Amino acid sequence: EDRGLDQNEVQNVLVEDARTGLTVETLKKAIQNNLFYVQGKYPEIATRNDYYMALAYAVRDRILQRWVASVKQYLQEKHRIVSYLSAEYLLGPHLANNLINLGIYKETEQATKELGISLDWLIEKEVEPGLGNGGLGRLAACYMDSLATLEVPAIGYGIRYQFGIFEQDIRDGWQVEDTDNWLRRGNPWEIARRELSYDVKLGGYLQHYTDRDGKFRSKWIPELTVKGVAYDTPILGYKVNTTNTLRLWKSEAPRSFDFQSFNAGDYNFAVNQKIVCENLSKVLYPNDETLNGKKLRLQQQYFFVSCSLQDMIGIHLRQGEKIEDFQSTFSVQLNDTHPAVAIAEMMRLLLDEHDLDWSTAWRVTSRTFAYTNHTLLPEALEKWDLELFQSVLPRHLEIIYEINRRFLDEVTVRVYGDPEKIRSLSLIGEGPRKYIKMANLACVGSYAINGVAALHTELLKKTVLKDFYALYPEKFSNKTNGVTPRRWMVLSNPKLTELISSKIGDGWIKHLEELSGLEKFADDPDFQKQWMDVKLEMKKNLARKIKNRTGIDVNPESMFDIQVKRIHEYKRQHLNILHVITLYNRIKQNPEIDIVPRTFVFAGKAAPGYKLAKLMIKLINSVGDIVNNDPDVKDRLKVVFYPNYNVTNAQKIYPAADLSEQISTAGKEASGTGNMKLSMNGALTIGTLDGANVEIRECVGEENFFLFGLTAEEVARIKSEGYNPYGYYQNNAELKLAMDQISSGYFSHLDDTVFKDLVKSLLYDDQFLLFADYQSYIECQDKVDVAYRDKVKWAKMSILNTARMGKFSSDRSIQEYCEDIWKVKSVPVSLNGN
Ligand code: Z16
Repeated sequence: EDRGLDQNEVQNVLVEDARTGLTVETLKKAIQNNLFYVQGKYPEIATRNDYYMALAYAVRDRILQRWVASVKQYLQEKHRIVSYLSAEYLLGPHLANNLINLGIYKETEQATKELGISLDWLIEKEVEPGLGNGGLGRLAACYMDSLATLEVPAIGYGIRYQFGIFEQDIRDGWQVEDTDNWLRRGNPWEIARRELSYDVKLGGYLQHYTDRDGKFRSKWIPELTVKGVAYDTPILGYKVNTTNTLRLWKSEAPRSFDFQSFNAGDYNFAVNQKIVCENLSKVLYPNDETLNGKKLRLQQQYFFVSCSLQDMIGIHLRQGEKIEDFQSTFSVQLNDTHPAVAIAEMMRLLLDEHDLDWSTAWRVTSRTFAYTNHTLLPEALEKWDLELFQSVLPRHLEIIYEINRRFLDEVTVRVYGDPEKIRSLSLIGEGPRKYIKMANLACVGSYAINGVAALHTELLKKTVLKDFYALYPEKFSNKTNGVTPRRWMVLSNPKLTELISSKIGDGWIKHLEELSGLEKFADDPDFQKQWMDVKLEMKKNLARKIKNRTGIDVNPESMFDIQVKRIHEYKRQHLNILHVITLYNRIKQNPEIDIVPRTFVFAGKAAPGYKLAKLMIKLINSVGDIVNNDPDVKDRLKVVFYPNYNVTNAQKIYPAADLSEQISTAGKEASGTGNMKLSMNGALTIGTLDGANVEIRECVGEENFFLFGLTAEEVARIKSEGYNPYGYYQNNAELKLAMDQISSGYFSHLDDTVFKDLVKSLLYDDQFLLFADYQSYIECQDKVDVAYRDKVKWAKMSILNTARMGKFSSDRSIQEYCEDIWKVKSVPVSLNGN
């Protein structure tokens, strides 16, 4: 008051006012204002992108209010904060999601309409941030949404890649990669925090000395120092004020650096080093479940982990807390082993920068981290060549040696000196070359370890982590994955959302178990009709997009049989295509055969260096060319490869699915999350007992799930007895014919060389037991064909699938992490209560 400020006016900046209100009128005004004052345009010359930006900033303003309120609330009293460390976040477009979470979708639709523009048209303009490969990155995005929705204080840390996952184009049936320049038109959703930056050392050597107190010390003399700058994206929860932060680090050259070199006259050196620094956050490695052991990848991992830990320590100390109580401020989740070097970095920071002794430092570290494992595939378990590791992180190697020495000392007694067990537990692998086992480091340094589906966790305990499980059974738990219903139902399937809410209200959006209220309508003919009408409409939408993107005409009345996910041998897209070929051959042998018309939709990216996966894409397209254009088929079969599978495209595909293909070799898919999104949207699943399929089947009921194939146990047994694919081939006429056609060039203009490698792998050394599951798969597909003819029964099964998917909300997963692992509670945020 004595400063001449009216308290009410000060308050007005915080509460919704004429500038940041949520009504149609204020939204309209905000869009017009932003168009003028931010974009510097007026309606007559504004482009679609100008309008998109104007709206995005209007939405961001409203989120910023809640963001500031959240930070204030969190500082009012002490709360434990969840810190999610992930090298990948596959967020998908922000605009529509933020409108939904703010609860202003309808209002914005009206506001834009009154301005003479269509909201859909603006939403489509957004270029999604593709900062992830697949399931793991998308899971991190769903978890950020659920943390905010459950009002849990959380920070997600990661890398602000300048180029995300490559864009896929299909030329002559082959995958062609293009760079993903997602930032080219700017990014209205992030705020650069130039002032928030940390130095990260790389390379160099160690100097050992004894300090004045007689303490033995290692001084790290780095070859290079890079700077990490924070870029923050607010993550708003659904219809709450809680707005958490996703903090992504961009690498730059420290200013001091080029200064010195320029002064020394070495201009070229300075410019070169600048490029080296900027390269760290330049591009996402496009490998899903394969390791390539490149130095830059290790540097990326260390870069973001070091920035994040320095940031957390700063936050902790600024609250007036002692460094040795770090774990009371943060619980740090490691999303796979990608950030596992955090355990060594935490030790280094505590020992070298904060002067703690080893045992105190280890006590803090081993109470801070929890580790989620996402794969059992041996080729995906991260291992770093020891010499390479040393060349990047010499001090960390020394620390890992010491962690290992103490750990093995402690456990040798417990395993009765069994050399086999000691070898398996050791953080260092021996061989022609020594290497570091990141999963072992993660297990030793974490207080909790979890798998991502019930079967996966059981297999972890029995196989890859069995020796750790024997040592620390209490650390292990299962946390079955989930997906956010906000993006994967409300946003992507508004018509279904409306229909569901008309029957059971809209509480299910936050409490997905409430979908069970739909069960009582499963037999209701009116509801069934409405349900299948929505499905048909979604299929028509997808058919239109398919036509635009690929030129292929598909019939919306046909069964939409969909397999969308990364292309990988273990996911077995080639098993699916063998079914297509089998149906095609049945038609060729008997053109009048009565089969249910099907549209097979495939989509997914192959790692650029994964030859067989790329060949699988070519095979799908080659089979499509023949099948789609053969007059005998009479349009009963259509094969579509939808290019550039990403979050944006996934949102259009899931709602249109009748059948969801989840056909991985049992024991190989840790969980899967597409399986959940498809089933929630009313698709029936054909699948093996793998990953979360097992739990989906338990929930929807075995009569509403098409099960086939070997179990994980049977797979293991057959493999140990010696799998002989050739025998299956010789003894199955339909399989033999299909394989002979592929290898003789039937689908490749009689060129019998194109698919040679794929055929060879399937006939002689297939790790994924394709032929062993072929007959069972075909028979199961025949049952799908029969079931689809009974429209009433199919509608019922579809409704029951959705009704029984409540468990698979990421809210449920996050609730379990909060209770069992992180020990955190929700902290509601009020907008004007402070
Ligand atoms: C990934 O996306 C997954 C595992 C992994 O080791 C690396 C990457 Cl990039 C996937 C699993 O394959 C999938 O089963 C699981 O649903 C997903 O992670 C999320 O847990």
